[in-house]
Amino acid sequence: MTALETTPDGDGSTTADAVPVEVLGAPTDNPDLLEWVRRTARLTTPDAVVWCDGSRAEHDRLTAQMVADGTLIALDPVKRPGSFLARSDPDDVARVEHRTFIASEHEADAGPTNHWREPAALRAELDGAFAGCMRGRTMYVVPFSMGPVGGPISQLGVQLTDSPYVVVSMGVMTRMGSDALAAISPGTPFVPAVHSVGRPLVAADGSTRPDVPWPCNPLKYVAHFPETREIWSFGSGYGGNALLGKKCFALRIASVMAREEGWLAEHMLVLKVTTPQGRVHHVAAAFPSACGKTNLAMLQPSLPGWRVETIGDDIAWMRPGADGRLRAINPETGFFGVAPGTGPETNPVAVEMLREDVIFTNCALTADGDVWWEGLTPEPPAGLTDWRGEPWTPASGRPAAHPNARFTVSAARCPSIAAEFDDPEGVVVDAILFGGRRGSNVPLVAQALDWTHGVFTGAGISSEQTAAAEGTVGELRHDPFAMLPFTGYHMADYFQHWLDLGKRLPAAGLPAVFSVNWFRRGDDGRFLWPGFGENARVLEWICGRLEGTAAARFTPLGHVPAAGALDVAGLDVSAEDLGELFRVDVDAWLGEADLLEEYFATFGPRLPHELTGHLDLLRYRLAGV
Ligand code: OXD
Ligand code: MN
Repeated sequence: MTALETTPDGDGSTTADAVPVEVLGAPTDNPDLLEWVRRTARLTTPDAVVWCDGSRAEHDRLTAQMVADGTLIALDPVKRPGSFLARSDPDDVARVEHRTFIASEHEADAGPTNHWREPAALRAELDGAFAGCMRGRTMYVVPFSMGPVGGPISQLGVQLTDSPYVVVSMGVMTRMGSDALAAISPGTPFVPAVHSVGRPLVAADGSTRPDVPWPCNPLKYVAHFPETREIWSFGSGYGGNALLGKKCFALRIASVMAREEGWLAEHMLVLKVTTPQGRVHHVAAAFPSACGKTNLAMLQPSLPGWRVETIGDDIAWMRPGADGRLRAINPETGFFGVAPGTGPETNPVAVEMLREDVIFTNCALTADGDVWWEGLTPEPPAGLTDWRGEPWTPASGRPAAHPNARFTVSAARCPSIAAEFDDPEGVVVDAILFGGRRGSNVPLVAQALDWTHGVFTGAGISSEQTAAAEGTVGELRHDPFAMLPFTGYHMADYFQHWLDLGKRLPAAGLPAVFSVNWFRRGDDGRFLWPGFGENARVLEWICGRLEGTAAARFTPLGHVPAAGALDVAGLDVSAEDLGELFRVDVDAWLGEADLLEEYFATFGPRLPHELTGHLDLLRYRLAGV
């Protein structure tokens, strides 16, 4: 870490006009990068500009500084070595979808699923918000690569931020530091991303105020300019609002790049399955936020001889290789997972992964300096302090950890990480899964009839909302491809892009497409399927389909396991429940088709006719049942 600029007094005190106007000695000679850093510094007026190198020493220095400032609590060095707890402001706990903007030149290009802003007007608003917003703070220059540095599927970015929590988190979640900076040679494209917590410590008149553990601003912007591939985020320090490599770059901006360049940027985990016979299949799976992607990515099969290894838990970038097959990388290097519900029964790999070197956010603190959340142990330990810093007992009537409490941990700590995780060429994708959280109607697993039917299946996902974003938890919402909050352009054009890709690639090499649903409930509200490690049984059937050995029967929704084809030996699932897991309720599905028709209508004439064609086919098949 090189401090290039300090205030003239250089002693940490601040003055209103302490503007770092030069970046002399910066560890780059890229004139575009230097000019942009200089311009942003002039706008935001930090006291200092620091170029991050991504080293362990830098990580240790920043975490120590945050412990001293009260932003981080150091956890017990024996129970949780190298780990910290952050408590966010109670008003900054999730992604803010209603303040997430796509500022394309034309409103129609953002489409009906995005909040569009006219670019010049939004720039003027942002200029106002960012003017002087880093006064009294340090601006960190955070160079990063999404994917292995220099890889054929990878991309470069630089985030400017006034949050050391964000710097440290970006160091875990991306390939951050000197190697990425060296790759951004003059003329090399990079995505510029500006972030501020929006709470200057010095006012325009020079008066100062003390810092708080989690600075943020009630006014928030998460703004994307797809044509110029820029990101501006203001007012939040939390997750996808602030770690700009993740949702902002790797999904919203990358989805725009991917469409232009013929690849896919998707909200998908990637896993490697090895069968008892040693055959390897790679699966990419899209689920809405907080629907168990991390659990599936780290699944420990209940079936003997089966092995699942992890490549990614949130984002997949998939590009056609020279052989026409889709190859996927996980562009991230860490996991920003939902803590509540993660326990020895649901995800033993994650429990092991979280032993050391973890930043926890909004978990509860135990009396002996460890963390806890609902689902970690059946009984909460005595003497907990909740995520707001208040004493907590089971009688408190509220959760001890926030439902969107998170862990941030390096993929290198994951016991099930696959050897291919770092392969810049990625892995060949054999199957794509679309899932959601659906208490009714959607079967445990169904195979789409072909790529186009698969695109229709992905476009039709709806899911019960979780705490990952603001909104009403439990409310059913359409979430096509699990990309509703993440597609940076018109969703109907996104559907078309998927269809076009299917036409361009050799049919024999296209991944097979499946829908899955672990969350179906019986009339009594019980989950019908045990889930977690037992989901390996569904993967087994999927692998059997890829290998041409698993039997299926046709339903209006696609192929589901033929009687006896899903291995349920030793499982406590009754024949009635198994029947219910695959029951196609014709009336309910006619209702679903009506809702989907209404939803598709919101996309207007840009909706690909193949999708309305498949809606007709669905109704036709339902009528024949
Ligand atoms: C996430 C999300 O954090 O989808 O991955 O919200
Ligand atoms: Mn996600």
